[in-house]
Amino acid sequence: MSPPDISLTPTLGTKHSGIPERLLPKATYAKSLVYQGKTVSDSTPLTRGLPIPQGISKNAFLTAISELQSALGSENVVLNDKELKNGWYMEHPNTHDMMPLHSYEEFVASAVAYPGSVEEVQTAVRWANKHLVPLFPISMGRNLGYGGAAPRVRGSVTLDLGRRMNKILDINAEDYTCLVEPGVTFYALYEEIVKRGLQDKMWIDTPDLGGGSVLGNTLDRGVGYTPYGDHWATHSGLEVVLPGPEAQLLRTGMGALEGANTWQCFPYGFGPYSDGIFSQSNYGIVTKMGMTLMPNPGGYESFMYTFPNDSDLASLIDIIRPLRISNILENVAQLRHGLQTLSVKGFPRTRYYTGSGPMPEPVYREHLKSTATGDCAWVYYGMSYGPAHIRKYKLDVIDAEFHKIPGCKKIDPKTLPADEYFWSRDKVASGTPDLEELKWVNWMPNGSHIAFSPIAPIQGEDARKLYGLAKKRHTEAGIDLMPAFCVGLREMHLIVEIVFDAEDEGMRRKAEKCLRDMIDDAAKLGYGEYRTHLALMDQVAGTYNWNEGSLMKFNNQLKDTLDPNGILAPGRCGIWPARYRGRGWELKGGETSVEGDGVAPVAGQSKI
Ligand code: EUG
Repeated sequence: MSPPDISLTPTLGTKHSGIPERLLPKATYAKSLVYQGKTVSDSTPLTRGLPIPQGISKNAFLTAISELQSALGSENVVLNDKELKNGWYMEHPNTHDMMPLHSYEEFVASAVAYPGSVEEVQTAVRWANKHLVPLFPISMGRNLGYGGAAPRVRGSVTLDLGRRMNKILDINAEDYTCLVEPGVTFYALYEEIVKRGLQDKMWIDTPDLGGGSVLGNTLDRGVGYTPYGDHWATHSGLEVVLPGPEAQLLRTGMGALEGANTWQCFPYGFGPYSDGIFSQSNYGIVTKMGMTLMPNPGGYESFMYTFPNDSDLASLIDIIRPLRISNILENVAQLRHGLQTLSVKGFPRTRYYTGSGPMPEPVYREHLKSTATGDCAWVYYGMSYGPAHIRKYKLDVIDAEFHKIPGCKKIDPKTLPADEYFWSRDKVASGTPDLEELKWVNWMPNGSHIAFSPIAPIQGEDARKLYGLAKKRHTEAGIDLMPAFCVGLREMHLIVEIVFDAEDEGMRRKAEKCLRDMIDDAAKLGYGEYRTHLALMDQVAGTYNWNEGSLMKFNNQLKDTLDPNGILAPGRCGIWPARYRGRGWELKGGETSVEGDGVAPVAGQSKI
């Protein structure tokens, strides 16, 4: 057991990745909980030495690294040859996946480079083309549960854009837009709006945790919880460095028109809408992004309802659908399982139960009785916006509809203590980034998590089927099931985070089997994931295979055209460059290494 690390979390004043001062006490507490749960040292040695990418000798690689150091400054290109340090959410590694399904040394970088400008990003791309070294760009690398900062290809050079490219280039308080670089977090953007005295005027839309990059999260099609919850849908304008040997720079939408003042106002410009190919892909390195901001609606009010039975799910979802589509339910609300209400308190599961296998329902329900939420199966966290009289109309409709479920309870917020999770949802749904959600990682020692994230229509029958298959596979694997439905405008993201002990090889295998089985089961029923972990990308991409995989054929054509040398994030989202194709790089489960059988010696040669 390592001694608890009591050092303070860096703040935004000292680091682009830091915590806002206002959240420092919370960070200190959250950090102490995480470190109490670590049973091993925070650092692991590189038992396999410096991870060199396939297709290049160690000498050639080291020579290439010195060349990049000369170009970017030696302090801005750092070899990953010492040890791997895990940390926690706020002080996470940029060298590897700290929540691995395999070993820490599989999804791991050979070096991290910190470009300080668009020109330096272009320099790195030209360098990678010259030496045929894979680059893996990250903004913050905080998409924990999906691989974090880690590259898909072992030994890639991570381009950490966030550290030196973290400026808020513009906040337009009249158009309600902003323009950001990769290293701007939701925390940083929010604090800047406060600093400029604009918080009464405009809101941002933040995910559950605010440490992620606004640009990175949006490119990964992340979700927030105000009415602007679909980040991709609310962005406007990208600046992109292309991965070919010329490292061409382009601006999308209105940004392509010299001098346009509409880059952040109108996302499409003229001609094909190109932004789509730069999200969840490996076709370009995005260096700037425009984002719209939400006008303060002039009031807001969180509400919370509980429902007594697991089997209430389907009828509840059918009640939610018409309310959500007609905007009576206005935000991306969460419908969370009761067990998650217990786990988000931040304590290890052993506090409640020491048996093996999933915690039995009577056990967690008994514990829920002594919480503010009370004994329940599901909790709906929502928010109503606008002045009181406008809210009242909507809240009355919601109340009447929700009460059609027998045993439904509205919990009066006035009865809730200040540290109740409800108040975190209240902040998040009103655009104030918080640091509460990560607490359920402490459910397990060395708590790690990976999500199963399928999309369904807002239909009771679909919710029932997905919940059913998740329950079946969790029961088989002996893992606690903690689902949350995030309800969008016409669909729901079901988020099932599997929490596992990263140091327990047996549990990692069970978690992987459970995830892979759920992906397959869901695909057979017609459901696909909106996003996934590095280790699962090939499998998920493989489920989007209509008409003999024509979408992946198209993706591969784009890849070969834009990135002929295959240097940019090979394998990301299941898209492999020609050099890697047909060499066994795809992960489908049961592999002992994440590497395939080498790469073609020169560009553009695929085995198939
Ligand atoms: C969460 C939500 C997500 C996601 C991962 C985690 C939150 C869990 C809506 O998207 O992808 C409570």
